Amino acid sequence: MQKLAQTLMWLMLGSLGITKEDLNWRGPKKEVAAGSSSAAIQLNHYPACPDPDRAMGLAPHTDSTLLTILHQSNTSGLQVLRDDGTRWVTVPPIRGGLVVHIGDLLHILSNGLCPSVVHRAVVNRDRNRISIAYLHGPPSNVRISPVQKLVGPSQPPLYRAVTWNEYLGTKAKHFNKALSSVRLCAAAPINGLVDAKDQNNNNNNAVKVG
Ligand SMILES: O=C(O)CCC(=O)C(=O)O
Repeated sequence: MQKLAQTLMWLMLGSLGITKEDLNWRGPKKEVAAGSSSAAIQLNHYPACPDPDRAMGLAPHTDSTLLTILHQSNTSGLQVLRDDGTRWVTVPPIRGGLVVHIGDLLHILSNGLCPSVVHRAVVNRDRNRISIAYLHGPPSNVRISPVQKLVGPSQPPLYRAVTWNEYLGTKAKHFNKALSSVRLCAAAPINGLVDAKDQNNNNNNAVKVG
């Protein structure tokens, strides 16, 4: 799983022209190999719910990871919020398939070019559901900040440096405002990019499902 996550991350960063040489990862005392990782597994169980419209499995959120690789059992429940924030799209389970979510740390590392995905889990009237999330991140004390190569006079760094540890604390405190709380500029300097999370979090439950 670690290899898969690292390969996917390098493919994504590679598509932005970023190589290992461009990542300058530092721990508290010394340099750390670019792309080295730590991880956790999260097991989710959603019991069947007789009135699913009145319950939420997992509230809308983004992950605090670089990437999350998710396996869902054969009951659907995962929904992602479209980029324009207008509706929820169900991600049906595919036998043998895995879902990959971009997390907030990759959002920060890519200076917003790889936006993290807002998602949630809804419950099912008749069936239990299980999902297993592989949470892939950097070593917990490495400072993650926008890659220098993606930053310039017309593309200022949008986020300050954070460690995974620190960001988890920020997430616990500010939840869906965590990404905005480490943001350096409120404006939208990159191609009109706005923090999707800022726009969407006001009323995430009010959008259409489809
Ligand atoms: O159960 C799911 O499909 C979503 C799980 C999830 O979002 C998470 O573990 O953060």
